[in-house]
Amino acid sequence: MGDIVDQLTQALGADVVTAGPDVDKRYHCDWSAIDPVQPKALIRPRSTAEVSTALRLCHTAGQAVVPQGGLTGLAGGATPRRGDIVVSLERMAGIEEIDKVAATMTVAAGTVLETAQRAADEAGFLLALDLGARGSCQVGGNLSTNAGGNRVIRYGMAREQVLGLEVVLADGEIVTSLNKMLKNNAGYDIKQVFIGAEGTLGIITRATLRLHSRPLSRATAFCALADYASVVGLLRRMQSELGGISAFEVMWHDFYDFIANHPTTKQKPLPDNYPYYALVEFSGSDPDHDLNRFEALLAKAMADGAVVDAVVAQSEQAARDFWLIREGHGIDTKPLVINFDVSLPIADIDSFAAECRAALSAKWPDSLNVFYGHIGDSNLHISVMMEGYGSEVMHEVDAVVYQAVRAMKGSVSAEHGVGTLKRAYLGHSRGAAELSVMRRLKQALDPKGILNPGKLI
Ligand code: FAD
Ligand code: LAC
Ligand code: ZN
Repeated sequence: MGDIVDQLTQALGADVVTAGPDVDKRYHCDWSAIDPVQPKALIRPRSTAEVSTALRLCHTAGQAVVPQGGLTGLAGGATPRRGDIVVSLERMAGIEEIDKVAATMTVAAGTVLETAQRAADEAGFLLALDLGARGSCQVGGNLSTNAGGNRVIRYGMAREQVLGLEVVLADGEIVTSLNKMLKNNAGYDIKQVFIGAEGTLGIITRATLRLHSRPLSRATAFCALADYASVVGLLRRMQSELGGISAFEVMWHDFYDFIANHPTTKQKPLPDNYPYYALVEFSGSDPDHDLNRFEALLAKAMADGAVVDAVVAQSEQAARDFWLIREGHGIDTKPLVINFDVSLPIADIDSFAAECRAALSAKWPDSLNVFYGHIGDSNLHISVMMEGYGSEVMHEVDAVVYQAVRAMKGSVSAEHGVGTLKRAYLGHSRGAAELSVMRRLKQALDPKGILNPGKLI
């Protein structure tokens, strides 16, 4: 029979299977770049049938398999352990169908998000999922992490964009359920089990996504605010008076200070002496009046002191420049960056940030800690940047942040997933009964534990 790599090579061909020593380093870890490992082999299937063959053989051999998408994950979920085989979906890319009547698109799981967004746009629709990694992450990875990103406040998370899914189970069985109907209550909604499962329950091979109507106008502003109550006040006021708020991204002064003054930043939209900043995006359907309504609301908010300074993008390029600031380019130039994506009740986020900032600075006076996030979705990001420490300090930093999250009954992961990096802290945010249901699901769908072992649960 030969070993599993020989069996896979015989069944799928040398073009699909690469033996460990020949596997390029980029498959050794995800974006978090913690503990890269050379896998036993890399499989790059071209079809669902090939994924099925690979899993059937690995299942029989009890061989652990790690699905890989665009490798932009920030939780270590796609990083192999020693002896694991990685299955990259990168060759299974492409738009299979756009159904303009149903307003759906069916794509192969390895399709890069930005490619899918462009295809939807060209067909006159909006694929609402959007995140900074859009140029590299894949739809299959987005669904496996239930990605959030920039437009959740209006359209929901990745989960809400999915109508149908095709998945290959641990033993190689293919479950094709490419439903296009918005309503379908015929039994359990099984696709939801695989969305956000981080490759531990099956490999997603195709998806049917819901499309939205494309906004006819878009207005973007960068605002400065004096306190957190004003930040939340502006969010609620914009939602009630304008409707159509499609992004509301908040940056604490430490984040703005760092990014706006970073050598890679070309332009500072506002001075860096304000306590809070918000990037606000309004998407509407009345191009003749939307910008005026948006500017009028901001002018009113400035007149009554709710907003202390603001600048409205006068071109698409200016709006993109605002987004570049928010996307935090510059953070990843530091030697050690520990990223958090915690969820907390919106009312508590500012006091949480203050408490964390104080605790982190007290313990690591040289660390640079910046706070930002999708506050309308109750999602705060923290990037802790350190120099002169090894990655082992990460566990101490994690303990400080996650203890505070637990005390506030928050979630250790709002949108990036659990992977390996948050696995020890899952119990901070999930009760014993919830964990038991997760384990029973895992046992039912992957009794041999071959799918992404050591991740999530
Ligand atoms: P990978 O990193 O390859 O894999 C992620 C997980 O999914 C792993 O557990 C992997 O095993 C599994 N997986 C991948 N493909 C499949 C498949 N086809 N079937 C089954 N399992 C699979 N995330 C957000 O939520 N919001 C953001 O705003 C955001 N911004 C980001 C900005 C930057 C600059 C970067 C680098 C990352 C950002 N992320 C964000 C994190 C990351 O982009 C997302 O988690 C993304 O969804 C991962 O997709 P991927 O294709 O890169 O998946
Ligand atoms: C962001 C990533 C870190 O929102 O989720 O920029
Ligand atoms: Zn985010």
